[in-house]
Amino acid sequence: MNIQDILKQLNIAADNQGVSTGTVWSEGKGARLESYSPINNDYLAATQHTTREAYDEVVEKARQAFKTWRTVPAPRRGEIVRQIGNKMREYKEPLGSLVSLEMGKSYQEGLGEVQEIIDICDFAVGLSRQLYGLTIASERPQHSMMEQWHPIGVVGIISAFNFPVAVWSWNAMLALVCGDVCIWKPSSKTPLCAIACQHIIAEVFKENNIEEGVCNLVIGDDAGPWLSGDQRIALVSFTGSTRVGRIVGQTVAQRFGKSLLELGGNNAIIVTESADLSMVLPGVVFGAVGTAGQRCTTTRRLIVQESVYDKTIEVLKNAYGQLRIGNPLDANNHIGPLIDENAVNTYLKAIETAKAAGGRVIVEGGRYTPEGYENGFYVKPCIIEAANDLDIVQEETFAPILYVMKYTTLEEAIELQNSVPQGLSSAIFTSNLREAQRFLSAEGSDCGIANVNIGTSGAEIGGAFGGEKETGGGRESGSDSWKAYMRRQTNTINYGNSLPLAQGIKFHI
Ligand code: UN1
Repeated sequence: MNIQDILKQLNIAADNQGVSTGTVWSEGKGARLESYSPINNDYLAATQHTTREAYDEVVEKARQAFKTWRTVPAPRRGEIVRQIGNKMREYKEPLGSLVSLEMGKSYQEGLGEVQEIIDICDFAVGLSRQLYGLTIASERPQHSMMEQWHPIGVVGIISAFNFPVAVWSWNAMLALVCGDVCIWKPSSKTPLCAIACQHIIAEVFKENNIEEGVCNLVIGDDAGPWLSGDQRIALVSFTGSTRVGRIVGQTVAQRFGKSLLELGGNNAIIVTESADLSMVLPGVVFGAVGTAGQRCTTTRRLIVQESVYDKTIEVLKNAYGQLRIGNPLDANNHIGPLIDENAVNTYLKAIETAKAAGGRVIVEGGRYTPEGYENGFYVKPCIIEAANDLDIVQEETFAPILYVMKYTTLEEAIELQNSVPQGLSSAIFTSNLREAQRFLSAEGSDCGIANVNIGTSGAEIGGAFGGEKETGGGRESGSDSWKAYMRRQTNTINYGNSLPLAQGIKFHI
């Protein structure tokens, strides 16, 4: 797959000319930002950092556009999103290829990301006719009460490298039908994917004569703090590390803005005595090594009942022995590269730290150099038996390291599963209804996502996505996550001829 061909199919010239009509992309003024493929560290193309001046212009355009966009009937906004979904269907292959090339995930997973965009577009189209509010019984005679949901304003979307297009779309497509306008700050490691999406949606906006400023793109790491600190940005949706999320959350809260945080996970799978090992195996292996361990939902801990521990480890060891590491565009490979050299070093350091703290290596990790890909960032997925309370096990390392541990009772397993600072995803493999229900109950998993006989990753867009504790508490994508992109207004209407006060208060004049 040749980058020039892909960019051509996506109508992007290598020098990245700007896009207008419906969309604003701040290009042409800042320092050069080069994009490289983690597959072999090949140069792909260059773009530019957004300057502060250009950023301010984008925000002003967005604010202007909001004044019109919020008045467009929601189903009509949904119609635009429907067309975006169709356009994404047309561009699925080249966009999926670009995701693979720039981020390093497999082509299948690249296509899967574009499929998530298509799915959330479909979801948002339906939603555009269902932005329902409640009616409420008033305590006063001849009064009625209701809730309305109004657009919130300019939404800043700061997305991470690991899902360079899907997570943006979860936010943007809901925000659009809700009547908001968006400013997207993609990861500086995957700017080309963002530019490609911007071009695709620009076609739709152009075909519908939508004024400039509804969807906007700013590039470069400075733009993140600008969005967080900017009073004009009503909602900042941030996906990334807990460390940065803590800063974003505090900065936005300081100015009484709203934030939606999707931060780190430290996801565990509990394997019980009655688990079906033929299902555990693909669930755990895909969860732990898929996307080279670079999903928020990656399985990082495996908590196994002592009676099936040896058997589970044996089966896993065997499966790990058959994993093929290499170019993710080759469908025979299971594991592609990490995103960059820093990620490799963090991975190597985590293994050393775990070993030094008493972890016992079950499947050896380390750097891996597939022939012909000497400049890529490949590592071997590894398994380490380690105690849950080790500092390194308590941390999220964005790499394919799986920590395994034993348990005796289910209470103990749940306690281990919950005893980490993060609370994104969790799973149990069991054929026992009581165990499954216990895990899903209020005394079970404390995570935003809890699955039975399914791994921790690969959530569908229809559910609300996000987690508790240091994962940040935000919910994106399906269910009623749309409410985060709107402001709620409570209306009380008096249709009588007198003015009774609430709570029966007497006030005579
Ligand atoms: C993320 O890693 O930020 O559930 C999102 C999953 C994907 C999304 C992951 N649908 O693994």
